[in-house]
Amino acid sequence: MRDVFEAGRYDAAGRLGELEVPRADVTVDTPALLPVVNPHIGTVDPADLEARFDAEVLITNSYVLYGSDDLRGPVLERGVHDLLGFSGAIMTDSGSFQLAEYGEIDVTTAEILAFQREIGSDIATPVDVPTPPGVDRERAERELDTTEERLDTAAAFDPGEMLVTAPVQGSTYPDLREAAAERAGASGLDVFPVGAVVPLMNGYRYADLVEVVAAAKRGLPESAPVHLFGAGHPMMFALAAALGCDLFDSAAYASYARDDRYMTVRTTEHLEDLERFPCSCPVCVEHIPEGLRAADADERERLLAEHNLHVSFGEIRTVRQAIRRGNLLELVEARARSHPAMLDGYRALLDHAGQLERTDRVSKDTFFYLSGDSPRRPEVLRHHERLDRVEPDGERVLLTEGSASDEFDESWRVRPPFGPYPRALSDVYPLTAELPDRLDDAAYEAAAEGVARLVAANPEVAFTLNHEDWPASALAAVPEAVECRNLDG
Ligand code: PQ0
Ligand code: ZN
Repeated sequence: MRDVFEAGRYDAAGRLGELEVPRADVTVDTPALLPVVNPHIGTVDPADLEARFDAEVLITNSYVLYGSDDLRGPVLERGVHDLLGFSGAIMTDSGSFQLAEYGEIDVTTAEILAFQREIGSDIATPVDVPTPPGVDRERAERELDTTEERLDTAAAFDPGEMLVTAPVQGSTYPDLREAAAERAGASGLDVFPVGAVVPLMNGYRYADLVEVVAAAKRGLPESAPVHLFGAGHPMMFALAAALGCDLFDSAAYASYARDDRYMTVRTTEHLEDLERFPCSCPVCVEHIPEGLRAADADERERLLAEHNLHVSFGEIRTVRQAIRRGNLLELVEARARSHPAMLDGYRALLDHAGQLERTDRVSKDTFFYLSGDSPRRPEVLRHHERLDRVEPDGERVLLTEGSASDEFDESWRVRPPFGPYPRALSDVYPLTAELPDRLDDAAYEAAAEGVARLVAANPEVAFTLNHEDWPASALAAVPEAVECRNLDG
């Protein structure tokens, strides 16, 4: 792995980063969106992607160019940047997707890597085998062996300045994904796409997607730049970024446009159902739905694709700003409310709170409690883990949602969902959290869990808990040895 990626500020496992692409002499800010450009179908001109959408990098398919009677000669002669009219970084795929769709392709990894180098690709891809979700384990292992032989070929190839990717496969077996990621990380290759996830996204299987990406991340070095193949709908960018994906490619902006589908960050609308455009991008300011419906098919497709791109790039900027401020998980939570399958994805993400906590930064924007899922966030987990290690001063200690009391050696505050903390930490992140007045039981239950952790770590201390009418489910989680008093009772 060349030293081309630098991660800056973190939020959960998401990070702002810079990917240096030496062959293009470009530094790509991440998280980044790579629009998929089909060299045969110029839905949006790559020159426009650069000039009007600020795209720093795009992805196209070298196998399409390789197999094209019309384009193979010109791209070999002029190079892929000149052919497409794009001076930013160009990543090329290898034909693996065609392999997955049609069962075979007639090119080897050595041949397609040489072709990618020849045409001036900046980031090249070997012919990995995209094993679909849910296949039997034997097939997943066998195909992973093939992918790994191809990574060996790629590692032995002389790419010059071109970066080379090491796709991570392994179907829906987390242990295979993790082991594949470890080997990819040790391959000496540069960028790490998580492969074969398109079927998961097409099927709205966001919880399975989270398991696959989380497993790949566990196997990769923290410093590795991670690409998500075929990310698609902007609704899921925040979720993928929170898992630590740095690069997203999207063909969806164009494929949706082909079917008259209009993206919003929350939904997909059909052009025929739109009375007015709920968006302020240049397309939506200058047109009305009726006008687009009346336009000729190519024009309509181009304008819809441009709108879809505006929404997609806009969401990437939103994700970056959220990481900068430290409220990415609030954004993920908001996006999770767009679709029940996204909620499953968010809940699966929170199953990995421990993994997210390892890179999360210590202080961020105010923690917003937004739902019964918020108590499972890594910030709460971290506070609970601290409670395993702290010792109160004194033998009789009050934990209270109300005022301090001289009857005790020490009075600590208690606040859902975190639980107990010394008063001196009241102004310290994340205990400055903003909570709604109407809390879920889960918030009190998490606070009780915090009490239990503190009590377990300090068995010799006598604790009293003054609470404001906690629900029975929370009180049941408070250890027997704690004397509980209801301040509202
Ligand atoms: N591998 C490669 N390209 C891809 C995929 C993959 O797994 C993919 C999916 N899903 C989309 N493009 N090389
Ligand atoms: Zn728009």
